Amino acid sequence: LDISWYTESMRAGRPVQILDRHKLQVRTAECLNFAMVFSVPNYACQRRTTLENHNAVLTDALSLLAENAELEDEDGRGVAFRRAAAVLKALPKPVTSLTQLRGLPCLGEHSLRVIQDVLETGSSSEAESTKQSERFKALKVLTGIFGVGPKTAAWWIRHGINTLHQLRASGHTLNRAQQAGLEHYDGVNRPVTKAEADAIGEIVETAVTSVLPGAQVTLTGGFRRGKLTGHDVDFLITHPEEGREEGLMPKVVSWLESQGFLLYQKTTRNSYLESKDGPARPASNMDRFERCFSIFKLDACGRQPALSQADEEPKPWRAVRVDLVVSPISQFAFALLGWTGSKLFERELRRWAGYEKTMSLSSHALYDNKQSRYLKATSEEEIFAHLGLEYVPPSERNA
Ligand code: DCT
Ligand code: MG
Repeated sequence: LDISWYTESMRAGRPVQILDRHKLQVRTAECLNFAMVFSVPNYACQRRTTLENHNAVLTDALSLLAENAELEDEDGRGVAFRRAAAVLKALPKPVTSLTQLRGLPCLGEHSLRVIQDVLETGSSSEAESTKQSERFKALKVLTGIFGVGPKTAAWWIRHGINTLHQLRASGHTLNRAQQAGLEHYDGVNRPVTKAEADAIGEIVETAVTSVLPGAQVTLTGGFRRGKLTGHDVDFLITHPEEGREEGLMPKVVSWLESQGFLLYQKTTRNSYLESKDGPARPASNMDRFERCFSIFKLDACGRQPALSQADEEPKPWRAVRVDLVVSPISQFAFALLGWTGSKLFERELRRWAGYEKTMSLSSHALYDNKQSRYLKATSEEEIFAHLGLEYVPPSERNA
C-alpha cells in the first residue's frame, strides 16, 4: 500500500476504492494517522501563536541555529530557521513523526534535517556543536555589549578578541553606547522581569505626565504579548491631541536625567514625513519615530541586591535596557502594532501586506499601492481588517 498516494488522494478529495477487508483495516489506520497530520497557514500573521509551546525542544534547536545565522550576519538563513520554528510553535500537539509535517509551509530541507535529528536522537547535533563552538560563544558575548552588532564582533574576533577581558585589555576605542554597554554588561544581559518592567512603567508614566499632562504611555514589545521576562522594556508614548507630542522626548529625557534614572541615553529625532518619505521607502521606518535608546538605573524593588563583579559590594540597583518611542496619535495604531512584535510576526505582516495585498505596511502607515492612497486606522483591529486578516490579539502574536 502506497501511503503517500493514499494521503495525497485523501487530501485532493479523490475517491479511493477499497478492495478488501485487510486493506480496509490498513487504510483506516492510515486515515487515523492522516487525521494527526497538522495543517498550518503560510504566514505567521494568519496564525494564533500563544506562549504555550508543545515543541520547545525542536523550536529551541531551530532558534539557536537562527541566532547563530544572525550572529554570522546571514539574515536570510536566520529568517528561514525562525519561520520553521514559528510553524512548530503554532502546532497544537508535540510532533512525534516527520510524516505529520507533510505539506506544512516554511519547513526547508535543512530545518527538516534538524527536526529529524531531534525526533530520532532527542537533540540536534548541529545545534549542540554550534552551542559549544568557540566562535558562537565569542560572537554571543561580544554582541551582548549594548551597541555592538555582528559586524563589529566579527572584526574584533579577527583581531584576536574573544572575551570582554580581552576587549578591555586591547585598548580598542569604543563609542559612547559601547562604553556604557561594557560598564553595565551584567545588568543589560540579565533578563528583565514583568515586575521590573512595571516598576519602570510607573517611572516613565510619572516623567511623561509631569512634562505633558494628558500624554499616554503604553507598554509594548514582549511584555504586551504576555511574556514574563524580556531583554528590554519597550514603551510607546502619545497624546490624544495631534501635535501635542512634538518635542516631548527631550523633556521626558531631561526629567528622567534630573532624577538620576538614566545611566545612558541616546535620542534620535522623528524623521518621518508622509508626504516626503512616502510608502516607497518602508525599509528603515522602524527608526523614524522620535526614539530614545536608554539604560535605566532601577532601584532594587524588594529584590536581593545584585553583587557587582568588580568589587563584590552589593549593588542596590540594576541596569535595564529601555526603549522609548513617541508617536503622533494619527500613527499610534500602526506604531502599537509595529512595536508589539514578535519580530517574526511583524516581518510576516509586512510580507503579507506586500505579496498578498499589494500594500506597504510600516509602523507609521498602511499604503494601498493599487488605490494609491493611505488607509487610515485608529485601532489595531482596523489595520487587520484593511489587510484582510482575522484579528490576532497580542498574546497570540508570539510567533
Ligand atoms: N521590532 C521589529 N523589527 C525589528 C526590531 C523590533 O519589528 N528589527 C519590533 C517588534 C518587537 C518590538 O519592536 C520590540 O523589539 P524587541 O524588544 O527587540 O523585541 P521583544 O519582542 O520585546 O523581545 P524581548 O522580550 O526580548 O525584549
Ligand atoms: Mg522588548
